[in-house]
Amino acid sequence: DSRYNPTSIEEKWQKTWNELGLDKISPDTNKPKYYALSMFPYPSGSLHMGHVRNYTITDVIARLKRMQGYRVLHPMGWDAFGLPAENAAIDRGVPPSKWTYQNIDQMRQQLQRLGLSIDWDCEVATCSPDYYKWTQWIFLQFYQAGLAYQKEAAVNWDPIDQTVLANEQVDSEGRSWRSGAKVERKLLRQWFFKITDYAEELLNDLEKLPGWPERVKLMQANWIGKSTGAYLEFPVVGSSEKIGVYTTRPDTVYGVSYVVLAPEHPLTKLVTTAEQQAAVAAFVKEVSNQSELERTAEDKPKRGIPTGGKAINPFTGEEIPIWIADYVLYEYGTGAVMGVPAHDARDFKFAKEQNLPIKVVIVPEGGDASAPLEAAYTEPGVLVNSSQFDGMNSTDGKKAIVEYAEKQGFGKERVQYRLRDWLISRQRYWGAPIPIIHCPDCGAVPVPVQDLPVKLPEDVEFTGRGGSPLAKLSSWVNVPCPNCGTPAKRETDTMDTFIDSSWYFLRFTDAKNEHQVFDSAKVNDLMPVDQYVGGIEHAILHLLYSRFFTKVLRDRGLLNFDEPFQRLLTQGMVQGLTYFNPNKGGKDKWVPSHLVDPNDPRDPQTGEPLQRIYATMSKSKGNGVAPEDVINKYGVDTARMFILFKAPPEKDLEWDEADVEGQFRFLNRVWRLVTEFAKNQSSPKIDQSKIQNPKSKIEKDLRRAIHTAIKEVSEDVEDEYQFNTAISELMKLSNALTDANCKDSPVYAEGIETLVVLLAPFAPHIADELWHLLGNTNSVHTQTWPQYDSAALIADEINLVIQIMGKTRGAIPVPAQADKAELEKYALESEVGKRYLEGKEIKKVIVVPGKLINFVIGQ
Ligand code: ANZ
Ligand code: ZN
Repeated sequence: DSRYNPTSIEEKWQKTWNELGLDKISPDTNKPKYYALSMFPYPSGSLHMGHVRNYTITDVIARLKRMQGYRVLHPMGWDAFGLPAENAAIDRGVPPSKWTYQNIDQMRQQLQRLGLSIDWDCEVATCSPDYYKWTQWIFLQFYQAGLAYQKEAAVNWDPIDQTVLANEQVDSEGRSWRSGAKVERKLLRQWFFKITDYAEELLNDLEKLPGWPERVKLMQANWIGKSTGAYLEFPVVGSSEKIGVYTTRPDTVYGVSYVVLAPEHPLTKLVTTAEQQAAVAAFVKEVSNQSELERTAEDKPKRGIPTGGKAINPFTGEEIPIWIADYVLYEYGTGAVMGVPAHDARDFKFAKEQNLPIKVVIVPEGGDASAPLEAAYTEPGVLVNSSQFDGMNSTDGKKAIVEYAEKQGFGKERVQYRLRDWLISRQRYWGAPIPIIHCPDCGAVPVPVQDLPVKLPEDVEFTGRGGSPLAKLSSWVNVPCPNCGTPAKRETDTMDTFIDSSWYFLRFTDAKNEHQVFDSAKVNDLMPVDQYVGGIEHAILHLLYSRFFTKVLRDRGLLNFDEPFQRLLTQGMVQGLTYFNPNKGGKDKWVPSHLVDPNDPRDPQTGEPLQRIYATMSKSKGNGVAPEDVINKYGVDTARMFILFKAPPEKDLEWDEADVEGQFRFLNRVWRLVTEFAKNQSSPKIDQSKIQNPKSKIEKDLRRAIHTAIKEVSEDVEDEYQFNTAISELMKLSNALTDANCKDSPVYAEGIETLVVLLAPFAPHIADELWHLLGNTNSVHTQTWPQYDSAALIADEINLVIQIMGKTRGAIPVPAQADKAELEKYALESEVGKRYLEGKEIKKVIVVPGKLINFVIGQ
């Protein structure tokens, strides 16, 4: 049977590639390196379409680069610590490690079925002791560098289960996912990484990343949130204390009508008067149970209360009230704000609600200071009511005011970042234990390197109640101090799983090293990642943390580059056809597509007609397409071709069965084209001299089509990864071959061969099968990517479109080299020209070289 049977050939080639070791990084160090990386998956148990798309994109790039002569590292691993495994243990009694490794095995098999050219020798799982040993070692590097420290911080506390909750375990109403209890805030001593030390470099080095989407760089810059302003001090009346505020608008300081402290601010107690004490204490308690999100939400009213205390505006000598309010955050700036209602939107709202004075000190150029304000005027402008600074514009005013404050000794310029230190402690089991032992005499003592890894104990009970399982296991917790031998206790917090994924790309370069985190020579050789591909949901934290780790490890002398990822591609979502009942609200409105007749979609419960949209595939909407279903029906190559053809990689992709069929038909067409040719020809060897000097016009045209395809496909994939247009070019070439009237010419043979080689990165299995049917004995994936012959691109003849008054009236073949005068002559002498132009006054002739000629005529 000579029909295209994807299932049998895909299995065969996957086996063969494996035996040949084609997916492994080439040992030939004369070749330039190329590191292609997909964001590694969380082992949830099954692969979804988003994974398939992500890994297909990276795989095409890896295969292409191999053919272009690079030694390519294309690894895969598992981001395997995290909550779901622990929840499975709580719900079903399966140990987290068992659950995780089962899922990994299942997903590895699914990945291998996709025919991805992954070097499985480099596989890592972050939950394995040979990996987390080095995660712990890196923690100690941070500790030694003074970049890991402990401080008190608020956690989500479930008062019924007596346990700490992750943010994901708290619903939008602030209740625990398990117990339903109203979640409280509780202060715990926790570990932090000092990412703020690197804020400036993390911001500046975004400039070194031209290969990143602007959008992602902007998100990172906003997250770091650098602002330049001033630190100003307001003395407290009747005390030697001063309230320091951070402001980005020192030019508004003459408009301050009050000072606000965060409720947690240490000066709150001191400034509160006796009459206000009870009210202030109640307010502080109330706010302490709100999350930061609740406190700062735009739409919530700003709540606050006067302390009764007063401060002095050092610029005016005026006494102003001191308030506390929920919208002032203790962790940002100084935890205190000068309130300028006329020029800050939040202060305006607050002042209106609390009846505080509003004093205009900035007006637009030529504006009127006495006109009442409808809303805060937040733009820059000209200073008024500001003593000696009147008449200055905001920029000069800021400078002059800060200079003055500095001279008087009550302020100075200050740069502020929104970025905070990274809270890495998790009161969880399934993570890398923090390698610290707390000794009553020595304090926090690092676990000696020779004792790493601090292994997760296995005899653990999972109840979801009463704190971390590690903390309850006294045999594990109680150890002698490594320093002095005194009975001491292990740290029972584990590390945020973002730490595991902040360095896995480094480990891939030397995944099996038992003695070192990695060999610096290997990391420096293979890093940075040349192309990173993953979801936009990681635009901020994962990428920022990875950049931070890279810089810290560089400063520890472990590697020699500044940035881990040269180029970044954030692929779009895979969307499925989604049904919903417009008469229902919330989650109830989605109707899973397997319950719907696509010809007459109705709500199975009510019989009401449904509406359809495309939405990101998800379990909750029941709109997913299982990768294995598609693969069983059409094969992997078709699935890949569809995914690549349907949309450019960074755009969302609408899953459409008809278009999948379309790609299947295309591969069948290529199959017939190549197998028919292979059947009819004796020797596959191509006579280069005959190809390069084809005689007939038919051959010349075909050769132009072939080399145009090489040029276009290469360019489409090179810069912008426009795989969709690259596949269109392959279709054009296939059409040109189908139509070619020179099937026994060596040019035709060149065309068939080129088509198969160009197809290889996109549809690797069918390409290799066809390659062998053409009589080759090596794998098509070891072929060199073809170069186009620019001589072949030059056309002898072009089709000249003739327009009269901008209206197309016909077209004629003309020599490609004809100049403007000649083109005019050809057009006038043509049938079209005679019919429309004879006897007319020609007023103007417009020529678009190589394309068209347009005659403007008199009436
Ligand atoms: C007075 C003022 C007048 C302000 C004005 C703005 C406009 P960014 O740019 O995000 O850094 N602020 C300072 N610390 C705060 C805190 N802990 N909690 C809440 N708000 C705080 O924002 C800096 C501005 O945010 C500061 O400038 C301060 O309000 C406020 F016409 O000071 B401004
Ligand atoms: Zn000790």
